[in-house]
Amino acid sequence: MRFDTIIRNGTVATASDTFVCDIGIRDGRIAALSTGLEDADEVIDATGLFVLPGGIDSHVHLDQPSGDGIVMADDFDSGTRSAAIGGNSTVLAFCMQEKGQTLREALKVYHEKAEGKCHVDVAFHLVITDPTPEVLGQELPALVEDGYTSLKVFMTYEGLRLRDDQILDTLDAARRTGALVMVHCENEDAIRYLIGRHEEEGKFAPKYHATTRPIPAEREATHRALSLAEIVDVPIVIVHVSNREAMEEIRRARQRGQKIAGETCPQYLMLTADDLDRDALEGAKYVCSPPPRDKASQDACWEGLEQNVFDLFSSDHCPFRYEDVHGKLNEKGKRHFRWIPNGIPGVATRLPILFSEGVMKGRITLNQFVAQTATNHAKLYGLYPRKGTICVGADADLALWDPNRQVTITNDILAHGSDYTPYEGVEVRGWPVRLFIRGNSVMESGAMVEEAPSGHYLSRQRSSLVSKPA
Ligand code: DUC
Ligand code: ZN
Ligand code: ZN
Repeated sequence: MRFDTIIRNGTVATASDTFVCDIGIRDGRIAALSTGLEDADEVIDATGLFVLPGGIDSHVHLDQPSGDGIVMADDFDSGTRSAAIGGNSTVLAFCMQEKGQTLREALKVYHEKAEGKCHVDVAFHLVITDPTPEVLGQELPALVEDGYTSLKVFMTYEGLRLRDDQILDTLDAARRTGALVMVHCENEDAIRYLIGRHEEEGKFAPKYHATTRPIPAEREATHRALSLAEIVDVPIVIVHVSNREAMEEIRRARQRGQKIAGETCPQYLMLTADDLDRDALEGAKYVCSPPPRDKASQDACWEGLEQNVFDLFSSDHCPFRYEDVHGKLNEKGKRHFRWIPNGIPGVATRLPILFSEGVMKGRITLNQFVAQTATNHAKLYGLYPRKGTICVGADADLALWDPNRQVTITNDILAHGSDYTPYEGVEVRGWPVRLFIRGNSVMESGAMVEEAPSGHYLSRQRSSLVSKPA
C-alpha cells in the first residue's frame, strides 16, 4: 500500500502498550502499524521520539462572556493554536447557555465563534444554567441525538448555579437521554457566608479567594453531587478536584458501585494557596476555582493520578489577561477578590507538566499519561476509537515527543492570549516537537505550519460510562 506519510521507528505508546514501529498514514487515518513500511510521499524519522495520540483536553473555556466588562483572553483562534503548540489535537470547549436562551441558540453562537478559526478539532459540552422543562424534556434529547452528548452544571456562582431540585431534574434528563453530566462542586451558600465574614473583617486581597472557598465547601458539594447521582442512578464526572477529601468522596462512591469519573488539573499539582498571596496584586494571576490548596493536597492529587482515582487530567484553561482592565486587574478586582475573574491559562502547559513531573519523575507510567491525557477523554466523551488512541482506522492525530528536550516555560512560547502563565520559569523535560491532525502536519518545533486553521467540529457518540437508553 502507498501511504501519504510514514512515521518511522518511533516508540509508540497507547493507554496499554509501548512498542517500536512504523505508522502508515493514508487519507488522514492510520492505515498501518508495522515495521519496515515503505512507499510514501513523505517519510519522517521518529527514532528516539515517542509517538503518542494527540492530547485531548476535555475541559477548555474559550471566548465565553465573563461578566461586566471582563473579556476572556482566548478566542477559538488563539486558544486552539495554543492547544496545538502544547501537543493537543482535540479540545472540548463549553457552550454556555444564557438564562432564557435555548440550547440551540447558545450552540449557534458558539459554532459561529468557532467557525473557520480552529487549529485543532473541537467539540462542545453544553452548560445548563436554565433547566426549564422545555430545555430538559425537548431540547436535550434532540441535541444528544445530534452528538452533543455531555453537559456541565454548576453548584456555585450566582447566575450559574443550580439548586438541588434543578440538579436532580437535569440528572434525570441525562439518565433518560444518555448524556454525561460534569459537575462543578463547591457550596455556593457556604462561600457567600464566608465572603460576608471576610467583608466584615476588611479582608479583600486576592488570597482571600482561597479562604472563602475552603476544602469543606468542595468536599460537601462533591458528596452531595455524588449522592444525587446515586439517587437518580446516573453516571457523572466530578471535574477539577483539588484535594484529598473530595478525591476520597470519589473513591468511596466507586466502592459503592457508582459509575463515575474524576478529573484533576495541573494547577492542583503545581500551585498552592500561597501563590494567591504573592506581592501586591500578583496573587490575582492564580485565582481560579476551586483554588489551589497546599502541599498535602498536591500530594493527594498525585496519588489520585498514580492510583487512577482520576481518569482525566485536563487544563481547565480559562484565561484572562493580568494587566488589563478587562482582566484580572479590572477596577473592582483590584479592590476586592470577588471581582477577580476566576480562571487561569493552561492548555499549552498541561501535557508538558504531566509528562515531566509525572512520567519523567516516575510517578505515572507513559501509558497512564496517554490514558489520562487522551484515551480516557475520548472514551468518556464519545470520541473513541476515532480519537485518543493509535490503531488502524483511527484519525492520524499524533504527537511526536522528544523526551529529552528541556524547556523553561515562558509566556512567549505558549501562543495564548493571556499576558502571563502561572508556570513562568518552570523547567520541564520532554516536549511535543511535532503534531499531526488527521494526518496533516500542523505544528513543528513550537510553530504552527498549517496553511490555514483546519480544525473540524466533532459530533460525538454517547460516553463509555453511559448505558444507551432504551
Ligand atoms: N470553573 C471552571 O470549570 N473553570 C473556570 C472557572 C470555574 O469556576
Ligand atoms: Zn468548573
Ligand atoms: Zn472550567
